[in-house]
Amino acid sequence: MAHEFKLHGSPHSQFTYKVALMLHLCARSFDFRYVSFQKGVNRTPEFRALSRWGQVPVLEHSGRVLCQSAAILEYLAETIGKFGSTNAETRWRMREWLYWDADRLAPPISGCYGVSLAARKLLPLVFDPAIVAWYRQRADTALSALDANLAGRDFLATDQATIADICCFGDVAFAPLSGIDMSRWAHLGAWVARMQSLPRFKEPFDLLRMADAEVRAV
Ligand SMILES: N[C@@H](CCC(=O)N[C@@H](CS)C(=O)NCC(=O)O)C(=O)O
Repeated sequence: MAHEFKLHGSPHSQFTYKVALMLHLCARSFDFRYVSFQKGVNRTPEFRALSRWGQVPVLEHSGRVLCQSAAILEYLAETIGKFGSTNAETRWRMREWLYWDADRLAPPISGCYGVSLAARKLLPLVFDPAIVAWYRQRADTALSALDANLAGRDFLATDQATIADICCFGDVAFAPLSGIDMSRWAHLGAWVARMQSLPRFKEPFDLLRMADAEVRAV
């Protein structure tokens, strides 16, 4: 039976994980369609018809096709009524984090993870060491900023978890998978533990398993 939500993406994509985590935390089941970059599925006309930028994730729901993980998180918070806020001040704070994440946190971690995938021969790319150092330095700077902002507070935008936390967490979860030593940031570590204790929480590859990535209903 088809589920209400259909998520197109990859288990290796931190952006796909953000949307999958939100749906799972909200106890919404979804069909998962694996978009294999190795097989060039992201370049097929069928996929390009769904994703104008040829990127994952894409979420289909109620006849709508949505892309950009942060925009999808906002859509889900509004549609499902969880991890958002009815308070305008809190929504502005959440949005600050969504934009900061897209600008400063997600890109260098995505770069670092790409380097680790290439090292494991899962991506046919060779990185210049100067580029690798640049990704690492930018990731360290962003993670340090996140750590500093989490001093004395439990969550990013308000006193409970919101899509701001889910968005940033999706990237932070891929930092140790990229070989980044997370023990340097105590406040960040405590926040990671709080996120991991949310009811129904799952780590990236427990939520979206490669083994059954081809067609899967969660
Ligand atoms: N800003 C986008 C980034 C999505 C993104 O970069 N996805 C990667 C996979 S992790 C992708 O589809 N890359 C293929 C491409 O950019 O051509 C979002 O938040 O959804």
